[in-house]
Amino acid sequence: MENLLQQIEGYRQEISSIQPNGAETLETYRIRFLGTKGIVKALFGEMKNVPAERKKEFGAILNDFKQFAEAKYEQWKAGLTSTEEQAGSVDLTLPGDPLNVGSRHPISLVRNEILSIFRRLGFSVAEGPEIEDDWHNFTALNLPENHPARDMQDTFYLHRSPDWLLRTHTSNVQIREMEKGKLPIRIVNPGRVYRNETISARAHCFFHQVEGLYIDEHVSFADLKQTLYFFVQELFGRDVKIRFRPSYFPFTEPSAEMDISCLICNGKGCNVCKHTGWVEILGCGMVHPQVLENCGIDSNKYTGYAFGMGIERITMLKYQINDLRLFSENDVRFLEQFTASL
Ligand code: 2U9
Repeated sequence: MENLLQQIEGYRQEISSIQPNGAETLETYRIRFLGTKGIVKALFGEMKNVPAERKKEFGAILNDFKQFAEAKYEQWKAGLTSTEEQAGSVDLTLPGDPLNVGSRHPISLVRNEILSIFRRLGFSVAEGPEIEDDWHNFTALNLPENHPARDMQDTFYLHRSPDWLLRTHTSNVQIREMEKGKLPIRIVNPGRVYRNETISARAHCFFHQVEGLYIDEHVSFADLKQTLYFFVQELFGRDVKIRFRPSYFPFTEPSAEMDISCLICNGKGCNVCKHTGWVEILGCGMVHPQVLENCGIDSNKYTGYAFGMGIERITMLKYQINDLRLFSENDVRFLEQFTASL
């Protein structure tokens, strides 16, 4: 009996000192101690040799040992689910896995920046459908029946229907706003637009615009100039200069294109400004009276200005990007370079 108790104590110590280090050892342990031909079973078999008056005492010790051996097995098995615990060591001094935080797309950054400037001037943001009918994309905007922009070569038509298309500019949103008949209107319209172009470094079949519209009584070209001057100063800095060149758009009269002094060479002449010192950034003008009338607005009482810019173009200038395709390829090496709070 004393001999048996010593044996049990020895096994206890052995079990306590076992370092879990692999599935095979766990299984060996189970077979050795808890298996049908294992130590625990064998010890129970010794019961018949224990004197009757000590059977109770021995039974209790044996049961306690059995529970101890089983508990060790369960604890060890549970620990095996984690490789670190299995190896018996977790190195808390190792550097953590990098947490890759996404960044905003440069087009979104610049769009948000543009919208924020106009919001501060009292403009609100309006959006509208990318699939549009002929009236809101062309006719209401005074784009004549035979205008080249309507050509299948330039516009994506849906199901070959002459009436449904992918909008070629965000001006459809301004038309829809004007048709609501609530004046004055002071809105900016960001959005994606589509043109049937062959994809290259300088052209894409879709790009992004921000257009703006202000309609009220007594709105003048001077208001337009000052608003756009403030806008570019906020976007590019106080030192930027502007100039207007006469232009033509069917939906504005008079029309102009606005240049800013080249940010790269400060007006001295470089490749970006093609040695002119100036780069074009947007088109603008006074809303054509016919466009106002098309939307039920009295052109004798109300006047308005409008402008439009390509976000890609402004982003390329701001970040010195020379290939439009980078914006839609989603290459992380390109995208991760842009971080900002807006
Ligand atoms: C209404 C009336 C007039 C919006 C305008 C431009 C001039 C213009 C281009 C800039 C580069 C398009 O992205 S781009 O290719 N836009 O030059 N857009 S005036 O005129 C409007 C809009 C809505 C009702």
